[in-house]
Amino acid sequence: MSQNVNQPASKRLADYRAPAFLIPELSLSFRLVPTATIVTACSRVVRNGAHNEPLVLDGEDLELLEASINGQSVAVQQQPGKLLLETDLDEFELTLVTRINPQDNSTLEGLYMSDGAYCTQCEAEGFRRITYFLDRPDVLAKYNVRIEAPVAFKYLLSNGNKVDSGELEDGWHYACWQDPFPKPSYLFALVAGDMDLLEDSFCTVSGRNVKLQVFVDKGNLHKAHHAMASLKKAMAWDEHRFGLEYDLDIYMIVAVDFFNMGAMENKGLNIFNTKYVLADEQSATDDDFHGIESVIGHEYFHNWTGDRVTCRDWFQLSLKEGLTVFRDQEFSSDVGSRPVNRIHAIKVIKNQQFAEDAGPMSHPIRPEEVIEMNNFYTVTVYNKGAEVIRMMHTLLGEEGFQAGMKLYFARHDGQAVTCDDFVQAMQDASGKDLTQFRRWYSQAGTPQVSVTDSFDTDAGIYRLQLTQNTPQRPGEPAKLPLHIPFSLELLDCQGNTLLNEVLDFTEAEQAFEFTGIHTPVVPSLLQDFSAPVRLDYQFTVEQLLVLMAHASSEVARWEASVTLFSQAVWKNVARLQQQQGMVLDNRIIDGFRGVILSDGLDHALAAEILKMPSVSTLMEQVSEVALDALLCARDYVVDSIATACEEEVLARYQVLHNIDDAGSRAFGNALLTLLARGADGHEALLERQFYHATNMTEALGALSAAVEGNSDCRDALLAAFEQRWNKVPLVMDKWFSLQANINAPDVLQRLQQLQQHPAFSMGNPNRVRALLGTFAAANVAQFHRADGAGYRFMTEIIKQLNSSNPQVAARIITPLIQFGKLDAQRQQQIRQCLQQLLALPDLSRDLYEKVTKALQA
Ligand code: B3K
Ligand code: ZN
Repeated sequence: MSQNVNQPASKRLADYRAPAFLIPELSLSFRLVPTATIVTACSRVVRNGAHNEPLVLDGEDLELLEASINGQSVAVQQQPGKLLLETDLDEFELTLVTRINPQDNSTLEGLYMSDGAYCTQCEAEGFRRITYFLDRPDVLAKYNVRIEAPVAFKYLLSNGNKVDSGELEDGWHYACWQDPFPKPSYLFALVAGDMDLLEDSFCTVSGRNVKLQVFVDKGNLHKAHHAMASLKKAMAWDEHRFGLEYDLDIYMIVAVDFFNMGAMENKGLNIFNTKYVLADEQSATDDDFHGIESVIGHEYFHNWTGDRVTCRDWFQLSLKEGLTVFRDQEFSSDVGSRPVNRIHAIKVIKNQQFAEDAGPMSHPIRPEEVIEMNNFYTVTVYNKGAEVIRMMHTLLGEEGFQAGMKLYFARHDGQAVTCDDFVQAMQDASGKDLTQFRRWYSQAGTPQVSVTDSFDTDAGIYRLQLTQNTPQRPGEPAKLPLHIPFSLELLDCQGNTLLNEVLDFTEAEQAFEFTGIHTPVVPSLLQDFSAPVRLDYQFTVEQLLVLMAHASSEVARWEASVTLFSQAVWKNVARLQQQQGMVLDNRIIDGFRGVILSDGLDHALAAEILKMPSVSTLMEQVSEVALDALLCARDYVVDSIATACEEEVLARYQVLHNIDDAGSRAFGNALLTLLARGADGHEALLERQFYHATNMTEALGALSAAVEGNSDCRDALLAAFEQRWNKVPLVMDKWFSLQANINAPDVLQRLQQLQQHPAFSMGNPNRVRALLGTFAAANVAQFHRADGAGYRFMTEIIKQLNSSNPQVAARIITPLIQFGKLDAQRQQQIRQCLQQLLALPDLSRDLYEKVTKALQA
């Protein structure tokens, strides 16, 4: 393979060594100037054990002005990314003065400026862009921070409690912060700016009063209330469900518009993407409200699972992320609809995590080798990690699991620990042997579980034969059987429950017998997705219809609808390949008609079913995909259902669309989309809902139905939407995303024009994700155009982002590296694009890691 970058080195879990020095205390002082901020860092450094190694600190893009030990200036050696100091002392005070340039920091890592305010992002390895330090999570220090800035930067914030503030000369002022909890450098935060402030308070279970503050861009105070309410809900929930109380006197959230991810759990000072803070009914959808509640919860829950107990090294990232995602999912499920939240979580695994695991970036939830850590904030580490925690919860039960959590905190509060330490606490507290279960942490890949069954009428025995196999990839060790909690319901053909239980499936092949069964059985397998595996069982249409109508688990009803729909699509793909016309079984149409008409079904659940599996969901079900046939067959099945049920859809929509709750709005929007896709198109209804909408959920529902139906009114509605919202960036993101999804050959020209739109900016990750990320990830038909133009378009975008913001570049490249199941021609076109990226003279480590892995595949 040709290559013209120095091959960036990878780090391996197996090479972990305890730090040679510790830094128990750090005083940081900042003099904030946009292009020349001065950072003075005074560390108390202590040799860790008997050795005479030099002190080696991490640092990137820093200009070192002074270095001294115990007040004496000292010689240092600078190497790429490192600073070396030779000393015989076992304990000393190290002072380093550096200059940095926040204004020109477009990577949005370290200290940077967002819309005129200073802010930081240090996880995973951004602190080394602020000062030279032992920038690794197992070095825990107590921080004292002093910030100086012109008074125009009204709020000067950092972690912990404010201990001093005052005026300085020449229109400057200062503030000093002290964080009593030792923390790793990735949890450090600083914010300086003039913002609007929403204040409230929370009285903890032991009666302490905590001041709560949400800072937002000026003029947005009215959009901060939902975030504040969500925070209070999360604080109460964590006390109630996990017995965990907040530990500082103040909790601050700052919303910034320029942010690489969703949010960051810095101790006492969370920094958030505005997307996960700002909302009111006019400008945010029900899904946005839900997303805010969940991310606010997630970051808050990190205070214990992440901040109080943190990771020993970055390979252990799932220790905090898998566990905290599990906790935020439980929070959402306890305060909202459990089945609907579970469906959302399952979709992330099946659509995204399975794809990651089948692609070149496949890794275990505890990775073993990493080039760029930012590449491992993945659906595998986060979401599969949460599934692994969920399986432990299933195996131990709520009581056993909570006992495990208690022991985990009793043993490890204030420490930096490993995933093994967590599992050990679960095992010791519950007495459940988790030896085999631990393989979930080390084995990559999606296990395939195949099920066959038989029924012995005379003996009254139903038998299930289960096999499991995790695909082995080149260079990987042989995969061993996993401990899979396999949740099962058996129903009779009328839909009555015969039994409900969780099987311990631990062998490569295992048989289970159920006695006293005197009627043919409909099995509901892997209920609620009790393990993150692919399930293979030949369901009949009749069985699926029984499950869709009667499974005790609502999630299982939805799953049955997905299987029913998918079977219909794949059958038509096969027919197309054999030059036969497409067909749709009336029983399938009736199954969906039942959902449209159903009285008993929760509206939010009905909406989930009627959204029908996306092309990405379908692509994840097969190992090779005939994309053109798939797109055609999926359209045929959706349109056939829409057309055949048009009358019922219309009738239900008319009744529903006035009911004022989120579930009904979701149901109404799903029905409207079917109407837009049906034979008539129902332009007048789309326009009516759009122009008469009283909230963003309805307006966007109509607009997105018009986009999906390629309706005549589409462009007029888009123009009206732009007219109204062009000054509100987060709403314009919705407008950008919708257009990125238009399935028409001229969408590439449209994207080019939209990049020139005044509301668009390549420097803002939200805009880039909304327009360009959505195109690559969601507009399957146009991104994968047969002529390769979609791939070439994205390659040019990635080239631009490579130098300005490598993290975002490496995120939006995902659809371009997951090409293994496409046809040879498309694979060839993508490989050419990746070769071009590899040839870039300044290719970032982030892209280097992904592109080389993809090309090796
Ligand atoms: N811990 C942060 C993510 C940091 C990502 C660094 N590239 C947000 C979260 O998971 O809560
Ligand atoms: Zn997290």
